[in-house]
Amino acid sequence: MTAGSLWGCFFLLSFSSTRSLWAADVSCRSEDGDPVDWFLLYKLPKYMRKLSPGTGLEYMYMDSLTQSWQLSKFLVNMTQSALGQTLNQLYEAYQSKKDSTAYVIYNDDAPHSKHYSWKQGHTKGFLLLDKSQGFWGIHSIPLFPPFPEKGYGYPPTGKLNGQMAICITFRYNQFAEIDKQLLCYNPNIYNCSIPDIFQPDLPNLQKLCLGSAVSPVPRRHLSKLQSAQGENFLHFAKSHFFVDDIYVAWMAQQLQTDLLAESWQHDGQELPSNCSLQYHVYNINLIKTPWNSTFRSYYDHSKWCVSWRYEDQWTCIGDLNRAPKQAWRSGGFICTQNQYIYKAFKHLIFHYHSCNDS
Ligand SMILES: *[C@@H]1O[C@H](CO)[C@@H](O)[C@H](O)[C@H]1NC(C)=O
Ligand SMILES: *[C@@H]1O[C@H](CO)[C@@H](O)[C@H](O)[C@H]1NC(C)=O
Ligand SMILES: *[C@@H]1O[C@H](CO)[C@@H](O)[C@H](O)[C@H]1NC(C)=O
Ligand SMILES: *[C@H]1O[C@@H](CO)[C@H](O)[C@@H](O)[C@@H]1NC(C)=O
Repeated sequence: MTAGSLWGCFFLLSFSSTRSLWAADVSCRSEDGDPVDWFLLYKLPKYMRKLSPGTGLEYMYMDSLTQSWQLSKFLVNMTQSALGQTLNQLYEAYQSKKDSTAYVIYNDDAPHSKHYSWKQGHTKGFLLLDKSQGFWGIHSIPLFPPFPEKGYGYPPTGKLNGQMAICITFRYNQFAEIDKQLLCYNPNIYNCSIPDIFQPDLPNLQKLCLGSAVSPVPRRHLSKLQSAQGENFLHFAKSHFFVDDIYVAWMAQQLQTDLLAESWQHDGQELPSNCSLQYHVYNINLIKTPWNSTFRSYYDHSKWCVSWRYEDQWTCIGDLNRAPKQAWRSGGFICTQNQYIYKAFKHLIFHYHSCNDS
């Protein structure tokens, strides 16, 4: 090989490394175990109309390569599932005790914990990163994921209702922004490791991880984030000092779009569809899968919304329900205008409540 062609090879390699994801990198993983820029997982409720009861572990899946919902051939409790493949990297990092990776797992409803504070976020998620890149997972599943000592698993309590998870792969430089957003959340971190080399970029996460005092928390903060492959996201984080319904009081008005919202509304006094402000929020009450089975939102613990107008293309996935008590809780939503994601969610909506049919 001549020096010229060697240089050519090197050039190609370094050029393509900015374009694609490498198998060895920390990233969200597809069901084939391949790195993906993002994936979405919608765990279906155990009971649906037109289908005999399932195991409560079946799920729909889509990612940056498949672009529409597929019924997964795996169950959500299996290590081959996208969540299993992705979290496996976290469990491996934990076992190898490397100082080159940082991770955090948080959940208001943590495994083996009686500790509960309304001042902590109503928020569930996980992060794993090294100094090159990593992923952030946001989901609705109580008691999940298991402690790293336990390895991957899915809690039986997460079977009955629908659940949602999104994973996004980010380059390292995005995590300083994520660190600020998580400061607003004040998440209940139940296991973590933030080695000192991450301290300058993740000061808040390191403090939250150690359980030490954090700097003053902003009432709310909006961040622009970009995935490893250039997908743009807008992230809403509210603290418990911002006391209002995040959907109506902030997201709809900020995005300047009417929203159709799916969330868990079980405390008897649910917030109705709301047309008081310029942009409205309507509650979804019935979902229909691409395979024509339906389920009531009552059995769906996931939290997401899409813009009512097709042209606006917004989809948001997050932590908070449209319920009166959630106004006092911290948490957030990640939003995108990806056309495939929008289409996939919008088509699931079978019925919603307008403001005058309460
Ligand atoms: C997943 O759940 C199914 C149905 O309950 C069970 O048969 C299977 O053993 C579980 N698999 C794992 C890996 O836990
Ligand atoms: C709609 O939501 C806003 C913001 O939370 C609230 O101020 C208003 O009272 C709500 N309207 C109704 C009719 O509930
Ligand atoms: C779902 O229902 C529609 C309208 O009734 C029909 O055209 C379509 O083929 C059905 N899809 C499946 C997967 O059964
Ligand atoms: C999880 O975190 C690691 C690293 O910070 C600790 O060493 C573990 O003791 C901890 N596990 C539990 C069950 O708290």
